[in-house]
Amino acid sequence: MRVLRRTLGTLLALGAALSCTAARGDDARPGDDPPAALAPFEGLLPAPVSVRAAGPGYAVGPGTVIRTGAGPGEEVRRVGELLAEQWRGPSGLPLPVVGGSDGDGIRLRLDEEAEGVGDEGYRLESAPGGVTLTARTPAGLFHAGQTLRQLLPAAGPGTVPGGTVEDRPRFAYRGAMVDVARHFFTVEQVKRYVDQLVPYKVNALHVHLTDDQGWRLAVDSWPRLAEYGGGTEVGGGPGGYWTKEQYADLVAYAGERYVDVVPEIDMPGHVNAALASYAELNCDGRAPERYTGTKVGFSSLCVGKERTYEFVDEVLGEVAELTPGRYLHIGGDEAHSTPAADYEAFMDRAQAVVGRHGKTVVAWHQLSAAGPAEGAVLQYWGHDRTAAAEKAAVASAAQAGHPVILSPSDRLYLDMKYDAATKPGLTWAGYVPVERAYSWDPGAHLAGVPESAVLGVEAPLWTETVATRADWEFMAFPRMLGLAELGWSPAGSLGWDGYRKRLAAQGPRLDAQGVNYHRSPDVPWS
Ligand code: TNX
Repeated sequence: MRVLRRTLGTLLALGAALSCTAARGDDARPGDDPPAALAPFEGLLPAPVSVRAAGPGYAVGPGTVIRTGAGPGEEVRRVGELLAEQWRGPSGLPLPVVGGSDGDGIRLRLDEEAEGVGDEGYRLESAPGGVTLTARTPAGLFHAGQTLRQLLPAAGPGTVPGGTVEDRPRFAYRGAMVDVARHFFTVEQVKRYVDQLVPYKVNALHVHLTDDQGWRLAVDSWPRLAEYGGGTEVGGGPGGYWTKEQYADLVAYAGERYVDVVPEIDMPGHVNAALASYAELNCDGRAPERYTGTKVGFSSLCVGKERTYEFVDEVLGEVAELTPGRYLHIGGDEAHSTPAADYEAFMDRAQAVVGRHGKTVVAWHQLSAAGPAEGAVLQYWGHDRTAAAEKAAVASAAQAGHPVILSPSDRLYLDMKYDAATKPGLTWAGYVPVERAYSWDPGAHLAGVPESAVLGVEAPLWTETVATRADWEFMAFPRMLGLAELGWSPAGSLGWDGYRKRLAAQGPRLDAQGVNYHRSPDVPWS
């Protein structure tokens, strides 16, 4: 039976290869074959806008160079170097980066008038003489490079199939969040997440820097926040914090890969680490103990005290200065210990501070009922059972012009267990198996929030139960790839049946990167 199924699989694979005009490279060995017998362009994840397979392709080998065009093009050069760096290891090829655009090889072409590619999209054309990547921006070229990489084998040289890919994202914001407050993680560990996400065209990294259990970013004007407030974590471990230089290094590293860092300083709740560090932030002038449990909603800044607003201004001012991206996240969730009127008054002032520091507010959707400032972005984290009135408040804010980032907790919360067998994780929003994380439409998820109001999608990883990088990866992968496709691919190309095969095709790449992913039984991994 087993043998029969294998033979059948081989026959099907052969049929697929024959019926596809994009011939596989001569150097493809039968043993390399399908995870899932997909024709080469069909394995791309996120699925691109359009693909036209045509004729023979380009064999990448020891003589392949990356050409970054004529003229100044410093940034294109940098993109070329970065792509070479990403591919050298897996391909085992030298891949030198040279100027100019004439000749065989991989040609990066910046064309501000390129049509149909938008700000982040690209065109990829492959023929025996080489592969040309064209985009309006360096970010587009970088994304094109990620597509090209997926058209080559996970390891070793290979042949890029002949044809054309035209592509651009459905949503502008495709994000991941990591909570480094509940359990501390280093900048190096977060950089590795960036490396794992950029192949899938994720372009935003939200860092949840502060919470009851720890304050993770050094602030010159309030040094005890990190030095004392960063000194523990859930479970009572030693915690830690990032220096300003380390944070700036992460921001630069992500930025070079076209990922914007969105820092979050959570207020007015989730602030026990700050209250423990400075007695003067407390209404009664007494600092509480540091906290290493996992309850939420018990702490609040002292809304009636002027010193609180000096704190907000100085902290946000330093964070804004270190952050080139346009967004500053100020939390605003689960402020159960802040009376409603106080919450509104506080959020009004905090939002004004963000504006004065030249940034755009992002806040959790609780802000929608309490007066979001002009242009403020709301991050929705409700679920199927969230009260209708709460959803309606988000819808009316969206209709008033507030962009919405969708992080439905019963779809995108990476700290939700896959199923009963998942060791780390919580279940308050239900189990979130791989299919559930993927099978929904961000353009039609919330009644009254039309696609045009959706800035994008983001998957948060809360870390109350996630204490190691291995568990982090296990919870994030492969669900993050589903987010990447929901954020990038056109609605018409979404669908679980095709997706699970595309996802299976990524298995060897995740393996090659050493990612500890959940091998969900619903996915036909090879
Ligand atoms: C809700 S989502 C929270 C976090 C918790 C998370 C655990 C949100 C804005 N607040 O404080 O870590 O649930 O799943």
